[in-house]
Amino acid sequence: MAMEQTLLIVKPDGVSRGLVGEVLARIERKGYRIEKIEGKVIDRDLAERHYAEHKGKPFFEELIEYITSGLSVIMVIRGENAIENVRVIMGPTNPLDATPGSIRGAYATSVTRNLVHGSDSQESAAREIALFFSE
Ligand code: 3AN
Repeated sequence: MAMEQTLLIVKPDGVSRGLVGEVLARIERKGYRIEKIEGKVIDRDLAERHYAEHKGKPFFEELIEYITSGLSVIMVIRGENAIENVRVIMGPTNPLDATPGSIRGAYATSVTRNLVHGSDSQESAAREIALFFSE
């Protein structure tokens, strides 16, 4: 079996709407465990490094403003096939494509304010965990 770590962020709208517990309950009940957890307001420099692949795209500025707009809860989640499964639990990027059983399908309406982030590959997970938890 593939024991993996992945980075999961409850973004500022998830925190301000009181959905941290809801997100965590779904992850924990599936069988995953929180290895690290930290609440912080992500600053512009960290946000731009995290979303470097989107630099230059039309939605980049909106994305950076949103992710830095308030408190986020940032976690390392560990378990079997955690990277792909956490993304299944979250649902697709656009909530219009997400089924109601997923976090985005149940609670999000906007592709920008889509509540959660989860690493999309082993390379992204390693990069993002180092970025957020290196100090
Ligand atoms: P995910 O968050 O599902 O990994 P990515 O990495 O493709 O999706 O995109 C990162 C973030 O950028 C998304 N969560 C979303 O907020 C924003 N985003 C992606 N594509 C678009 C788009 N076409 N229009 C507006 N925002 C977008």
